[in-house]
Amino acid sequence: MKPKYVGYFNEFGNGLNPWKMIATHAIFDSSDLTGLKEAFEHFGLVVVRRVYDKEETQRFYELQKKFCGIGDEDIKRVVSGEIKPVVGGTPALTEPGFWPLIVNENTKRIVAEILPGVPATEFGTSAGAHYSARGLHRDFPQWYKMPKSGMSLERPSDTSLRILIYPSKQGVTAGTFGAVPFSHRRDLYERYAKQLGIKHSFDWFEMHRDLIKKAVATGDTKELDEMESNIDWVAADPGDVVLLDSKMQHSGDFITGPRYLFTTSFAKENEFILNTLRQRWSTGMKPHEVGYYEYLHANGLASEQLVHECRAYAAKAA
Ligand SMILES: O=C(O)CCC(=O)C(=O)O
Ligand SMILES: [Fe+2]
Repeated sequence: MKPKYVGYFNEFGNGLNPWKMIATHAIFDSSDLTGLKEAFEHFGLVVVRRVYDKEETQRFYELQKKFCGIGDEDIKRVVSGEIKPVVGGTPALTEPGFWPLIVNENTKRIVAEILPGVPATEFGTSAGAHYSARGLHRDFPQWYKMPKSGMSLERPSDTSLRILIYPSKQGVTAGTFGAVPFSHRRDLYERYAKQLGIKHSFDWFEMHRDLIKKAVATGDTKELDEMESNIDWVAADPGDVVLLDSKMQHSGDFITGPRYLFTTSFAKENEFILNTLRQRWSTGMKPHEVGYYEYLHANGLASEQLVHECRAYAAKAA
């Protein structure tokens, strides 16, 4: 029989997202984090609403603009190619004003829930303005191949927690963020892909960049569209945060307006994380580095030993 309504439902979209038949992420309100750990381990992607109140949200937004040196209106110059977006830096180490925002009562509770049994620590912040980490990727891809990292794609309990904050003014959603459901855990991905009739393998998503290149070179976007139709998009309003298992295949959304991004990364303070920090410290200490780790320690987010070592490296560098 000839279909009657072809073209009516799908106006140039990428087709159906096969994952929409099941839950792919969790949403919590900061007032009740019961079950957060289980949800995070299951989905690898959780939005927590109202981690920052209105005053903190405004303070974060103003500080982010100041730190990045670029305002909302500058998005136009970024889009026209006149100036570059801002990305990188180590905001926590150069701007102590961020400290009480990185560690507030809610972020402390989030970290304590997801990485219980102290110590856990924050091992790297970044800031961006009108920047989006486009293209599916895993953070710290080299780590998953290193047995000593304690972060294997095959062991669900291994995890590092990325907190993504999208400072912006009230009423403007800066943070739309995408991830491939269950891409942090081969076991769950394979179970749900089978249930949903998804034929693509867990490893297929590593080809995203190649597919973009192919699409640009040939104009054929079919396979790229097919892959991107698997992405689960979530939105963080001002004051919300996105919690991400770093093992997820993920990507920022298109730039459609001012887009500020602040990231923090937490993990159990094991020998591997300590070594990562030692390597960084041995190449020179920044003025506020010790202060930052002292601040984390005072808030239960770095061990005595870590602070002790940090001080020793600073003394050597001085
Ligand atoms: O641009 C984004 O929202 C994604 C950021 C990201 O990939 C990251 O911080 O690891
Ligand atoms: Fe990333």
